[in-house]
Amino acid sequence: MITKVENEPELIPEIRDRLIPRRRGAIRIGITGPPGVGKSTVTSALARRAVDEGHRVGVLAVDPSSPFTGGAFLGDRIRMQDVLGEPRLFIRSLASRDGHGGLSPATPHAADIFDAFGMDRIFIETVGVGQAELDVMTTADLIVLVLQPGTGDVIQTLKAGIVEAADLILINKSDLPGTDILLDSFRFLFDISTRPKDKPQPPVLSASALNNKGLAEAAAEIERLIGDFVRSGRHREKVRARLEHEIREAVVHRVWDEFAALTGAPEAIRAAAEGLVADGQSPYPFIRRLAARVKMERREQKSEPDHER
Ligand SMILES: Nc1nc2c(ncn2[C@@H]2O[C@H](COP(=O)(O)OP(=O)(O)O)[C@@H](O)[C@H]2O)c(=O)[nH]1
Ligand SMILES: [Mg+2]
Repeated sequence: MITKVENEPELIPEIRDRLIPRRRGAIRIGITGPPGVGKSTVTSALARRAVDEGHRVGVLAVDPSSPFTGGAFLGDRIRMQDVLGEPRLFIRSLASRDGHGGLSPATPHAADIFDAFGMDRIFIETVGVGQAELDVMTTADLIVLVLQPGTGDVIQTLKAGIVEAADLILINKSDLPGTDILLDSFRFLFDISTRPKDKPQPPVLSASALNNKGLAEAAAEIERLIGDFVRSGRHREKVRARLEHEIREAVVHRVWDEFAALTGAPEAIRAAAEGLVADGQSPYPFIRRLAARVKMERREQKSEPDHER
């Protein structure tokens, strides 16, 4: 079904009609952070723990490098192999949208498919750079930001704003030097900075996923955050926001398709832009002409009530 959603988007409305009523409110946990910090290792460990605690778990892995043939795609699979063969766990890789780690448009649908098929914990691993951050913020319920000591990533990450969106910061590779310095930096940073009242500073934990250290604490913290998230009504709010987003996107697409059929856009738009480049004029006269045409067309439709569209 995920493959259908990826390759035959025209089937999405029908799939959505059947799936949405079957969803049971699975929690989506975004695992994000720079490449190589151990997101796949952490995800695999957290997924296995969740299975052990009786959850049914889905993992969506989005890796930008070489989405279709080997490379990181296979790498993620291999690192997750220790959890494969477990019937309460399903792992699926998704090609990234733009080759830079943005979530595939199929990601939210895939998460809903997992939900409808009875999974209650969904991990979404994505590279925390560029478009992927923005995508993961809308698609995930909670965001775990994974970092590692000894790289300059923190500054990059702070600049990119993902720290503000994080619900939990996990310093992985605590077996490497520099972990304490990084933990102290975050504590200092959070001491001197303020956040909106409804979003407290995220807890900062350390772990060594490779050595299975600190993950019980991380998993427990995630479950605590999930509890708060559901009780406070923020989960409901997220679900509503996602539906609102879906409706808006679908409407924009439909209206655009109708508009394009009516006006000959996008070819007409390209031709107009071409002309504007040549004569250096503002695009608004053209925009107004287009709008006037749509208005006229509507009026004609109204005066012919039998006109079927
Ligand atoms: N030293 C150390 N290496 C780790 C740890 N966790 C993961 N790694 C290694 O870091 C590399 C990248 O891990 P991966 O999970 O693929 O990172 P991702 O790119 O963020 O998904 C791999 O070689 C892992 O074995 C850890 O806790 N300590
Ligand atoms: Mg990975």
